[in-house]
Amino acid sequence: MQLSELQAIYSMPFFDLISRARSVYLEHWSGNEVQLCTLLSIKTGGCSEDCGYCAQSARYSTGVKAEKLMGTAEVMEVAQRAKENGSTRFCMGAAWKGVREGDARFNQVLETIREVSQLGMEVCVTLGHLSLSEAQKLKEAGVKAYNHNIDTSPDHYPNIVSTHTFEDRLSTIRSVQEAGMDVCCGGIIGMGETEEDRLKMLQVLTQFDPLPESVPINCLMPMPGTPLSEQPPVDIFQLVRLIATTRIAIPSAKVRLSAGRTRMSREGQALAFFAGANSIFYGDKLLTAKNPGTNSDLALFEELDLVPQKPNCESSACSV
Ligand code: SAM
Ligand code: DTB
Ligand code: SF4
Repeated sequence: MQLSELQAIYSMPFFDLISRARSVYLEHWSGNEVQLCTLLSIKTGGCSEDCGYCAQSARYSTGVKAEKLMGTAEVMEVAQRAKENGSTRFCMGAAWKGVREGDARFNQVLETIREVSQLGMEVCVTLGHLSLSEAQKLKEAGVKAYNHNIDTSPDHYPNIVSTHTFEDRLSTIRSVQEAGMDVCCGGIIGMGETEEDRLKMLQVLTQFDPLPESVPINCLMPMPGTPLSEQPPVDIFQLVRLIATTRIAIPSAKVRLSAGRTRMSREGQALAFFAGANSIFYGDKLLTAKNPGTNSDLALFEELDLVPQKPNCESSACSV
C-alpha cells in the first residue's frame, strides 16, 4: 500500500476508523476469538547485538543475567503447562544474533522443536538471523511461524540498532518465506519515532509477499540500563489507531497486542480488541519482562465476552 493511503486511513475520525476496522475484522474472522500465545525465553541474555530497547543485550547493564540454552525436557514442561492453560501457540525466543547450521546449540533447538510440535500447539520461534538452509531445517522440525520483527521504520532503525541493518532483517524474512514458514513480523512503538515512522513500518509489512501471518504490535517496555529506559509511554489512542490501520491494511493477519499490556487499562485493551487486535501473549512473563497474569486476562475476557481462539494446525495431535 502507498504511505498516503495508510495516512488517510490512520487519520480518519477516531470512531469511523475503529468502526471500519471492526467491520473488516468481522469479514475475515469469526466472532470474538482471541488467540492465546505463550512465550518462553529458551536462551536468555548475553546477546551480542545492541538493540536499544532490549534488556538482553550484553552491551547494557540491565540486570538480566546471561543463561545457557534450556534443555528439551525443561522446555517441554513449560510447553505442556501452556497447553493446559489454553494457549494454542507456543513461541520460543533466543537472545542471539542468529543461528548457524551445524552448531550444536542449533541442533538442540531443532530437537526441542520436534518434541514441542508433538503437543499440538502452533510452534513459533524467534532466533534472530537465518539463512535459507537453517530456515528449511526449522520448517522440517515442525515450526509453523517464525517471529522476526522489523521493529520500526527503515529510517528510524539505525537510531535504534547499529550491529545489524534493516536490510539484514528483510533478508531473514525472505529465507523464512522461501522455506514455507509463516512470517510473524511487527514492531515496537514508543522508541522516539514519529507517527509517520509507524506507518512507514506498516507500509513495509503490507509489501511482504506472502503477507505476514501475524503482526505483533509491542509498546516499548522501557528497560533500566538501556538507551531507551526513559522513553515516555505510548498514547493509547495512537496505539488503537495503529492497530485499526493494521487490521484494515492486512485483514488476514492476526494482529497481536503484544508487550506493554501491564501499563494499559482494561478499557484501553478493550478498545484495542474492538479495533481488530485478535491475539495476545498469555502468561505472567514475556521473555524477561512482566505480562498481566492469566487470572486478570481471563477476567477481562469474561467481561468482554471474548473467547480463546481454536487452534489452527494440521497435526493429528491437535486436540485443544
Ligand atoms: N533475538 C531475536 C531477535 O532480535 O529477533 C529474538 C528475540 S527479540 C527479544 C524479539 C522481539 O521482542 C524484538 O524484535 C522486539 O520487537 C521485542 N522486544 C524486545 N524488547 C522489548 C521491549 N523492551 N519492549 C517491547 N518489545 C520488545
Ligand atoms: C514480539 O513481537 N514480542 C515478544 C515476541 N515477539 C518474542 C517479545 C516481547 C519482549 C518484551 C521484553 C522482554 O520480555 O524482555
Ligand atoms: Fe539480541 Fe534480539 Fe535483544 Fe536485539 S532484540 S539485543 S538481537 S535478543
